[in-house]
Amino acid sequence: SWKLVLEEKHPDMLHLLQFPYNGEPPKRLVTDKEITPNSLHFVRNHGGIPIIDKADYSFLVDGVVNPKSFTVAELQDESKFPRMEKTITIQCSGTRRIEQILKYAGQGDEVPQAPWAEGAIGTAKYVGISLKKVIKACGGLADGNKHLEFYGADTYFKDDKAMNYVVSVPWSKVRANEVMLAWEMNDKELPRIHGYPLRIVVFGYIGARSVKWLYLIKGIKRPSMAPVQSAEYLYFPQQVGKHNLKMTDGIQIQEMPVSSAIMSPWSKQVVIHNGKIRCKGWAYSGGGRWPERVELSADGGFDWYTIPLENLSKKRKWTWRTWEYDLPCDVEGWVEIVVRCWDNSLNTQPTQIRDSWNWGLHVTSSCHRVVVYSVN
Ligand code: MTE
Ligand code: MO
Repeated sequence: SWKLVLEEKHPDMLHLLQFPYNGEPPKRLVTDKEITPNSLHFVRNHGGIPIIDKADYSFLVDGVVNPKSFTVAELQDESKFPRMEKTITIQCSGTRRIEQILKYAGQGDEVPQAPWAEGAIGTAKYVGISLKKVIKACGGLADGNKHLEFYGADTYFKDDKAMNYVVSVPWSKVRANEVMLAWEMNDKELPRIHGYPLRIVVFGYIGARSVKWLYLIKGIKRPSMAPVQSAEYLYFPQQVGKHNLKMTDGIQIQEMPVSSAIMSPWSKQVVIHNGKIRCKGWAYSGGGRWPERVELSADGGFDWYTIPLENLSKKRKWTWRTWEYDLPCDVEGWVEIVVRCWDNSLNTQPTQIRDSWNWGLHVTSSCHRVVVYSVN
């Protein structure tokens, strides 16, 4: 799989882990483009990268009235399934975890997890079809089923047992045409690292639900009991730690809350400027909400400047907005730059990293802060 990484990914990717391969683009390239090039899209894997031959490939749909297998070619028959094309932001719930690790490491309670920075988020144009049409083509869900389980062909190890990557989403999400089966990413065949030949893309949910290397879809009555769904992506309250961990105290993370990040300047950077610091970054909200206002502060979050809308990339349901702004600053010396986003439901972000802390180190959505040395 290392050979594949070198073939499919940009040479400047930050490799967080070699096996299973996890990587994100370096800060200067995260928001370089509004649509993330495939070679720079972050990669999150729990196990190996299956090498699947499209000629032999099919996946099964079960837990429906008429269980049935499909090849990619069958899905691509536009007389049966209308083609769907969507620009979607995929964000891992571990985005910006490094801030929680740096703040709380050594307290004995945190789980070892990939130390993602601000780049575990990416935006791409996917081509495929709505999963709803496939379920309809199988006669609908079998009696009483209300969730759909997705199985990936990769194996992953949990407590020394090999298992497939399995998660679920509620049928209501599929019925709303917000889940697709995708075979193309940014006008190219889906890269192997991103799930070739077919992956799920769930709009506005954490990346964990967008299963790669799909081989089985199954209608089920309750959310999946597989560990990734029932134990891994849980959001615990502040007082929960290793000593008193109960899975029932965690909320299953599906939609991500509103968040944002500064991609330039970087922390500890000396910034020489003429009264304005050039800032760049992204803002995103899950669940089909979108950034409506993005603000920057040059004094730790006391006074806020609103970034003019023309400095934000296009407003679109299901995608981030990248932004650039010349932040006024007349201070000589250390300056704390803070970003804050409001989405279209007027949700905004917690102010301090302490507000974000949780045992699983997921969902770091507190205001992103960078401290720079300002030379005016
Ligand atoms: N699908 C499979 N089969 N195996 C995985 O390990 N990781 C998930 C999801 N789908 C995963 C998977 C997680 S946690 C995320 S954040 C996204 O894939 C990342 O998608 P990407 O690697 O295409 O960026
Ligand atoms: Mo993830």
